[in-house]
Amino acid sequence: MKIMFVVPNYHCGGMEAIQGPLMNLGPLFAASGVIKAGHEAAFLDCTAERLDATACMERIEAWGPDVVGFAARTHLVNESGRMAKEVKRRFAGVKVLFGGIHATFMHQEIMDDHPAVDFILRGEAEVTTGMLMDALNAQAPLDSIPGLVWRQDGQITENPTADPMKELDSYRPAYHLIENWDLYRNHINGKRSAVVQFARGCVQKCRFCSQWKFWDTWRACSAQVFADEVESLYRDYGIRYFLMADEAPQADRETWEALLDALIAKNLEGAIFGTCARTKDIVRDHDIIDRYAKAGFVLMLLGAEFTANKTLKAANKEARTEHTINAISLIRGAGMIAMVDIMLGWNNDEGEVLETLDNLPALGADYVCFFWTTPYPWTTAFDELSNRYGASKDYDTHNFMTFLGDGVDQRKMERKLIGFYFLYHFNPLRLFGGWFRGPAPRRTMYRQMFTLGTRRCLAQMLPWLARFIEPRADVKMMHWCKQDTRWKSGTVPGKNA
Ligand code: B12
Ligand code: SF4
Repeated sequence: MKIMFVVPNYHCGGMEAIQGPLMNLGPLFAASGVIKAGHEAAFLDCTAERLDATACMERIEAWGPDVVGFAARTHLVNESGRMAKEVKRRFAGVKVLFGGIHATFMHQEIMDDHPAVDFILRGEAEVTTGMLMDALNAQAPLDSIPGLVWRQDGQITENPTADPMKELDSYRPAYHLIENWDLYRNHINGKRSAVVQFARGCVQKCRFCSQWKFWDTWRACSAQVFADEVESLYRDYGIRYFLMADEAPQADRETWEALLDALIAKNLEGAIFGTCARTKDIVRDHDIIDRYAKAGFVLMLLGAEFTANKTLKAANKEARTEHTINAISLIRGAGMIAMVDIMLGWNNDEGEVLETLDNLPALGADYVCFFWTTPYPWTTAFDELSNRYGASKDYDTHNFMTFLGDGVDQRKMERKLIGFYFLYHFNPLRLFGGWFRGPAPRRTMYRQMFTLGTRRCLAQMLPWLARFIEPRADVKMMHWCKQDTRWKSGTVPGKNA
């Protein structure tokens, strides 16, 4: 049996504008289980290749799969639905499978709204996709496949979900399915890049967050398996930038130290790592923070989220502003870049956005990423947030770039964000410190990010200039996204657009 995993063509700026169109790791993990079960798998990344619907269908036809598996994160789900309909229209007998976080929690709605979907696999899909392919091959009953939701003769059946995978070493991403690694050059330093995953899950339960609920428990693969995988990506495919998909890779100190040691032992010259980190773990690791840098970590992303302690408390964030300040100073002191995530609009109030901008310099971060609070339907903050913003099922714009409430003039506020960028980064002390102080990897990356950020901001402020310095659609940021209705009409900017 043959399955082709498809990532639909979707661009909304934000992290992609900074990190580049990195690969969606979910399908590559699921593919590993399919291959292990003795079936064939292929991976088609329409985002990275910028393929429109026609080009995508041509590629599916050329490979001739029995099943097409679409990645269904929230912002992708409608585009995946449109592609699924096209698959059904063009290729009789081909089955359509959805998987990913949105499909996991919103499976009933997907089955109702997208009649082209035959199967949904909820949760982790390495083992279960293999089981589904086996069952389809043998025309066996489907009721023993955990996590499967399926449609047959107009009837929808839901199987009980699977337990979280205990052992992560046996299923590693099928990176060999990527044919053209040059599609994954990040925008910061232009190097070939890969998303990698060491651990799954988080030990916190922030109210706006999906991740702890999705993975359920925290687990890691073994340090040696991960370090070997990194080495193989480095040597076989020339990867130099590794972005960790982990929520909280440092949650268990012993496991994390083993990973640092394994990476240090590999001594991969020029390899750079970026990862999310919890404030608490950084503070805990004050005595080994230099080893992070020695292992190749340069970009550390802290989810600071809010600058007001009362909002942090309301969102059930464990860290308070003073802890974040401490963690940032430790990261910078160890010669790494401290980048923070800030969520805007929680209270649907412009005054709060402005207050956040006033308070931000006190954190002392090197870079700040702004996101608009987005209420995902299965999170514990959903009722509160959707009451404030008004409910929205417009999933194309559930992308952190579009504010769904009406208490904030997004366009006006984003001009303030750009103003903040220039005031913050052109401050002579920060400019000098960033460009000329610290170890070489930090200095180089700081300069690269500074140049990229300045170009991005100029392009937003002066759209006529954007045509020359930022001709690509994926650099559109924030309010541009809200205005662009092409998402809704199914003609996401693609290769032929
Ligand atoms: C790395 C990353 C990125 C990278 C790479 C993006 C990419 N192509 O994957 C970059 C920086 C570019 C990025 C950008 C964005 N991201 Co992002 N990103 C992540 C991150 C940190 C890791 C993703 C990952 O690899 N996970 C590991 C894999 C193994 O998990 P998984 O995808 O869930 O896969 C498992 C199952 O779901 C299932 N599965 C997944 N797909 C499929 C498909 C089939 C057919 C089947 C059967 C099963 C299956 O099997 C897998 C193995 O068990 C996650 C947070 C996280 N820790 O997951 C956010 C996350 C995925 N991102 C998110 C968002 C919102 C975005 C942006 C919209 C933000 C922005 N505006 O900048 C953009 C969108 C870019 C785009 N064009 O799509 C959200 C999505 C929320 C949601 N409900 O859908 C997440 C979950 C973060 C969050 N805080 O909630 N991101
Ligand atoms: S610390 Fe981060 S990953 Fe963990 S629950 Fe909070 S937001 Fe989610």
